[in-house]
Amino acid sequence: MSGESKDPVKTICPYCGVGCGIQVAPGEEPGDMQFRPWADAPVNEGRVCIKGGAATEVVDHEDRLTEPLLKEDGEFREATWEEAYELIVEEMERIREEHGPDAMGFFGSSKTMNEENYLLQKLARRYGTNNVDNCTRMCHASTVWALRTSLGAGAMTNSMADLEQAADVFWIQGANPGEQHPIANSQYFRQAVLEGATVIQVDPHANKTTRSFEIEDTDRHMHLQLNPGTDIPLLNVVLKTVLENGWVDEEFVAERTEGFEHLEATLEDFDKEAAAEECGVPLEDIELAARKYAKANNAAIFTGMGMSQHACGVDNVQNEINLALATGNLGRPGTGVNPLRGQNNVQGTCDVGAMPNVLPGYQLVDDDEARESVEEVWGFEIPDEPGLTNVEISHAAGDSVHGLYVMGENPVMSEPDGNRVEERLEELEFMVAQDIFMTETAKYADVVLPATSWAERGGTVTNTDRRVQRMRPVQKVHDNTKHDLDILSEVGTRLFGEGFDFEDPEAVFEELRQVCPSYHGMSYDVLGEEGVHWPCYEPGDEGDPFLYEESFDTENGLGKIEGVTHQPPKEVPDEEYPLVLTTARLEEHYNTGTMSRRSPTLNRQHPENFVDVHPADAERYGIEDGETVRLRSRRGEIEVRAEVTDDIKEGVVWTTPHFAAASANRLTNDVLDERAKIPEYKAAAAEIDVGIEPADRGAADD
Ligand SMILES: Nc1nc2c(c(=O)[nH]1)N[C@H]1C(S)=C(S)[C@@H](COP(=O)(O)OP(=O)(O)OC[C@H]3O[C@@H](n4cnc5c(=O)[nH]c(N)nc54)[C@H](O)[C@@H]3O)O[C@H]1N2
Ligand SMILES: Nc1nc2c(c(=O)[nH]1)N[C@H]1C(S)=C(S)[C@@H](COP(=O)(O)OP(=O)(O)OC[C@H]3O[C@@H](n4cnc5c(=O)[nH]c(N)nc54)[C@H](O)[C@@H]3O)O[C@H]1N2
Ligand code: SF4
Ligand SMILES: [Mo]
Repeated sequence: MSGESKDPVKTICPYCGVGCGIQVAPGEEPGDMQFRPWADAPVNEGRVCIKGGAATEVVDHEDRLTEPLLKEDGEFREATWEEAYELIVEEMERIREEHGPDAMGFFGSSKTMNEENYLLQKLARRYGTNNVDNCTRMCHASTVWALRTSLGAGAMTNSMADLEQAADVFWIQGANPGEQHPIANSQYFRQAVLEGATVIQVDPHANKTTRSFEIEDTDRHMHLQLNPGTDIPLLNVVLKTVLENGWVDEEFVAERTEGFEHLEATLEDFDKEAAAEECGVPLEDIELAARKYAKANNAAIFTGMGMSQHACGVDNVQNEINLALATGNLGRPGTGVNPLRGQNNVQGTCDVGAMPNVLPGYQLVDDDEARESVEEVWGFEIPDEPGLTNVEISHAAGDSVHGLYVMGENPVMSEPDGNRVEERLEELEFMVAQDIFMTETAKYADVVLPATSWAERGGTVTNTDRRVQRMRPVQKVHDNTKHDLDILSEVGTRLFGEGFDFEDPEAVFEELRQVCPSYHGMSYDVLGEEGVHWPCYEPGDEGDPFLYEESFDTENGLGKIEGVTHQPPKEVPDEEYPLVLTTARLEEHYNTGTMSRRSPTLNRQHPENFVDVHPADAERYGIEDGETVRLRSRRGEIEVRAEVTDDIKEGVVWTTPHFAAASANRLTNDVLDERAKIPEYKAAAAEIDVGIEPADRGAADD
């Protein structure tokens, strides 16, 4: 489907949503590829973080899937593509006949291209179900919900370059750009800080963001080290301080917002002292932070997983929107509420409709007019009820869901309560896994399809500030692997005859832009090397560096303020499980580690999981730094090395989801935010056992 090149090829880093441009030089042997900087790449001007520089290491890894596999009597055997396709079609047809179309679930992949996710969601809808989702559900689903309903679009309100130039205060709550978006941090935000901007970090854990801005060593910056799950009370202290001191932007509130009275009423009897106590942060520190934010010329909020991954995730982000709207920090350069999107293509995967409630361009499936406009292009009827989300699909496996098609996701490790996910997947009648490696999830599949990797194929991806960029193929490594797009095209054509046969990714993009209004003005030629920001309704539209200058994209054009009150995590510490467990990431590893654990440069830094324990807790439990402990919750246990450090708050333990041998998700709680259905990865109750022999620690990671 796509040509190959001998010169270095300009493409996009396959890891995070910053969307850095890199070059890849083909080697003597296929797969012998090398990283080269791309000096004038639009986002990063040649700079990369440790992951971008090491990205080629996984392309030719010995563990790559190279042949289709079929499970027979519980064992995988190599098979031909023909056998694999026949079985997929036969089983998908059988499931629809026996149980109806909603008995299938489809997982799209934010590691794959826009064209591929577009085709996957079209396939699901042609099959007759809206049960299609992607990892955004576990990520920024709550942020997107709050932004979409209160401001208009589920994306960053401002762009990185705009923030660098104009913001005076960065309010970073539950995000760690120093490690998770390193080039955004070093290239954009750090520059602003060098020029005088102030950073206020709200996080229970000190990390490389704290250190990159030397937050602890200056009077200018602040780190509010709150207890996990107390973000609403903390922001309510900030908001009440703003109200008490007359720092509200009255004109902005009057002209551009609605609901301010509701916020006032919510805060009327709010007790700041008690709330600060609940947060575990001195009241005067929160008040000082409020002053710094409210008094800035332009203040920008960054919001990450520490806010979104709670059962109250939507309300967490709504409260950030409340703060920005009340102080008039929206619709101008250097302001806004900004989620730095996670995966390299999570923004695009959502844009193209790989979600149960929306079609391409966020058109609601239950909006008749929108649905009909897409049906006109597709030529078939689209189901009009929103489908199940990915965690709901896993939970329904064996009950209402009997078949699952997983393209490039690893739910056994990434979804909460992994032990339960494994039990549910066992109950499926049929499962396909399409990946570049044999993942912990693929082991449960009946058919495993070997996909080509990011460096072997072309397509487009959309980064965190809505820039759609082209990825270009370098060379194919294994003969019998196939591009995700070709696989979906073949499955779709065999199942439905027409609507899935495209000559190349560009042909798919041409159809995609017809049904996705914010991409309508783009084409491969127009994207060129610079890419184009959406919204791009007509050819020539350049997209906007910041949104909502004149009005919000809501029905009446007003931004929605709505006061919210504290909702403690669904599971709080008690006698049996007295610690708060929270989970987050490391710079050198990536999500479920399928790629980073196989990358020598990345894996060298942290070859195994660990748990951060505060010195006071270590003393109470009698834990020595470096000793192996058992960390357990009501759902499971893992054995990990304890790192005794005051980076973490007392009473809180902090670990990561990156390692198969001791995954955080053996422990996490699978309760969901009611509206956005995001799991509460960031707060559960846990206990530590000491006196564990290191030899017991469990098998090394594969
Ligand atoms: N190196 C690397 N980069 C990545 C990824 C990776 O795995 N590795 N993953 C990518 C993806 S998919 C995503 S979504 C992004 C995520 O990027 P971030 O949003 O930065 O994600 P996390 O590191 O999970 O969590 C951010 C912070 O939330 C804090 N936190 C925990 N609980 C709470 C709480 O209750 N309240 C508050 N205020 N903070 C809390 C954690 O201590 C952590 O510092 O990163 C992307 N980039
Ligand atoms: N405890 C805890 N759990 C979490 C989080 C947390 O903070 N704490 N964060 C959550 C978040 S934000 C996210 S985004 C999810 C991520 O959850 P997942 O998306 O399930 O995790 P990844 O490890 O990114 O999985 C991507 C998969 O795609 C495969 N892949 C890579 N390239 C390709 C390709 O070109 N084609 C195909 N077909 N496959 C490919 C990889 O090998 C890998 O198996 O995890 C969530 N889980
Ligand atoms: S910041 Fe993100 S996109 Fe840029 S090189 Fe690092 S991982 Fe890749
Ligand atoms: Mo994510």
